[in-house]
Amino acid sequence: MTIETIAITPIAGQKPGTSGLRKKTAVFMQPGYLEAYVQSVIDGVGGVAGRDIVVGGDGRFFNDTAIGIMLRMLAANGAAKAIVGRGGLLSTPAASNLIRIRKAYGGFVLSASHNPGGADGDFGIKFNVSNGGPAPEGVTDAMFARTKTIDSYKILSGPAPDLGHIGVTKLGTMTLEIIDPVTDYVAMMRNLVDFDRIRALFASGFRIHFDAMHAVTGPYAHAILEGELGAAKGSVVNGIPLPDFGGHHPDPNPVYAADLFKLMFSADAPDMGAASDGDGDRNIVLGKGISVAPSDSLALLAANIHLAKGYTAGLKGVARSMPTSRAADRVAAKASVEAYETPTGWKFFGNLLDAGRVTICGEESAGTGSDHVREKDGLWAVLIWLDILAARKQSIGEIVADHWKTYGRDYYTRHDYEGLPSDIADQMFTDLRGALATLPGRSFAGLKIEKADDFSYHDPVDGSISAKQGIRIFFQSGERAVFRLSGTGTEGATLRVYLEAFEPDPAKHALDPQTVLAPVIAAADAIAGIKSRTGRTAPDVVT
Ligand code: VG1
Ligand code: CO
Repeated sequence: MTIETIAITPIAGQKPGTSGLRKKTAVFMQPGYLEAYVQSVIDGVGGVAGRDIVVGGDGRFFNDTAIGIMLRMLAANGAAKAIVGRGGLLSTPAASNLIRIRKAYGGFVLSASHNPGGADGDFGIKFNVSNGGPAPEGVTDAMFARTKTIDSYKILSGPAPDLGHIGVTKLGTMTLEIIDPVTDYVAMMRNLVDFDRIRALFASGFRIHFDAMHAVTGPYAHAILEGELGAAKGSVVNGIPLPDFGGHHPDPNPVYAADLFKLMFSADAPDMGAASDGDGDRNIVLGKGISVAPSDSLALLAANIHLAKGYTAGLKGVARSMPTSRAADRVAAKASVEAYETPTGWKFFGNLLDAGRVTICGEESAGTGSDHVREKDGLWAVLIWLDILAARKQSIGEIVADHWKTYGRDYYTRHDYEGLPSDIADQMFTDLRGALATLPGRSFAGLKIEKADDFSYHDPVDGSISAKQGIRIFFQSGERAVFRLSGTGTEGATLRVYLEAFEPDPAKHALDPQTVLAPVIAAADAIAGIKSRTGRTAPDVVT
């Protein structure tokens, strides 16, 4: 085996987005493309010579081939060791944990998360740094800059290494350690939640239905829920990771996880329903006849986290992404701890977690996590819910109703318009930004605007500033509308409109969010001209 240096031309416009670089699989499969990007990442993070790197992905089409190439590149770039999940599998939170416990320099996570997989689907690569979290903006900027100048990459000649067997071998001078992807994750969970108490809950007849969506969480959920905790066999469905996710979209929302939602609203609903996404970092939790809005789930976990085994010290603080509802802020206020508002994407939580300012973080997009890793963690959230349910001995519906009674309810919905022509979407934001100063005092669909801005985040730990993170409209009567463009899509532009209103009166807590929010939805449309500009009459996805 020899180290080869292969000439390439720079690749244009490969800017990592909300969560690494996502493109159509066919784009990544173009000769030299994956190599050019991976070499740009290696160079952008300061090289890997003498360093240990974790590698794994969600098992989607091209995962194994890409890992084979990347391992030969890591070896050629002088990495000391690569730690790889067997079969190339690692969930995003498991990879984050491994980087931390092995004190690795960082890790590559191959996933396009909730985007569909397959030859016609999407592929993605993100690099996580030594704290286990997504590379911060300064680092992704360096990677991006390198993509524009890169003219060669290094690769070890010879075949791709075997990923199928646990053990330690050599690839050139690099040590290649293939590990079981699940073992360390289970050990970590055992410290965070009370396995005995949850086992007793299942033994008492509690039923769960967990949909792994043929994505990476299947092996983790089988091992923990059915194996360690004794949930009935068959509690985990679609548990085998498949390259095309069984032809589905591994996004646990009411559209793509329709079977789960249908079951939980039927007469045979078990006590709890849950699902995760492609790479295992998202979660959705449902009770009998109720789906817990992710923003509410964050607030509920914050209010109850002290009941879970690993968190008896209580809450240090809470962080939420800006478009996430303000329900978590109410919990923080009552607990007299700090609440932080960050831009969308997990990378912004890393500094707050590292500095010990927050215990848990979350996003409206079905992501919650804590200081145990530096990523959101889907199965963790399900297990914390179980631990809380076991401690409180109430149903999910009762706990949610009780929470709203104490804190009030933040009615919330997100409307997504997918595959819009980029020029139309860009013009909408140019116009919105241009109009910001003129909006306060004006009324739209009967709602008067109090304040409007383009969210800019000042990181309280490192002082960095991230501007233009989304348009926020605050109405005088307390409602809020937020507009931003997705940074994870691969086709055209996706407009996300986030809408919320606060209702303190428990007598009004059982209403339908779309009905309650109708005036805010109408005002948002009037402000941005969504229908008139896009010709769309309704959003593609409502969550
Ligand atoms: C979306 C979500 C965001 C999440 C990101 C990555 O980003 O809105 O909250 O952090 O996906 O999620 P965007 O830019 O499309 O709105 V995933 O599960 O990678 O990992
Ligand atoms: Co994900």
